[in-house]
Amino acid sequence: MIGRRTVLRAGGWAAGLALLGLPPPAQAEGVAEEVVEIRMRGNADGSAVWFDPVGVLVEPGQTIRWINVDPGNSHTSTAYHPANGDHPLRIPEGAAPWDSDYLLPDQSFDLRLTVAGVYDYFCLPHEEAGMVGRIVVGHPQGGPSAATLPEAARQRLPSPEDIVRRKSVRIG
Ligand SMILES: [Cu+2]
Repeated sequence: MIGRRTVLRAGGWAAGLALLGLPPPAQAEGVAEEVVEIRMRGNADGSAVWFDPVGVLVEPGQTIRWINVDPGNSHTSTAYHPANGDHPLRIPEGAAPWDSDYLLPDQSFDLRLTVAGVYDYFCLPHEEAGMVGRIVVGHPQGGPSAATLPEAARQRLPSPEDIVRRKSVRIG
C-alpha cells in the first residue's frame, strides 16, 4: 500500500511533458492503468458533504485518487482502523490503514490497495455528517461486519454486491 499526498498544479505535469514533446510516463505492467478518482464535495453553504462516487470497485494495485473539489472545506480520506482515532476495523485484516491528513481545496491524495476485500473510510471532520465511502478491491466475498457507525454514515454505504455490480456508485 502506498500513500502519497500531491498538490494539483495548473495543467498538471503530464500536460507539461506533452508541451515538451515527451510521451506520458509508461504504466507498470499488469496493473490497471486507469486512475479511479473520488471527489470530495460539498454544497455551497456547507450543510452537505460527500464522497463522489461513494462506492468504487478497483483492481488490486490500481491507483485511487481523492481530489478535494469543495472550495469551502478541508476534507480527509481516513481508513476505518483502530490506528486512526480508535475507530472500528472496517478494512481487511492485514491491510495497512491510511490517513490523507487534511486536503485543502484542489489538493489530492493517491493510494493503492493490494489486499482484496472491502475497505470503509471516512472524513475526519465530517464522519458524523455521513461523509464516508467504500472501496471494493477485487471480487471479495462478504465485507465488514456490522459495527457501530454514526447513523448518517451507515445509511450512506452501498453494499459490496452493489459496488461490484455497478463498479461506481454515486449519491443522489
Ligand atoms: Cu469532509
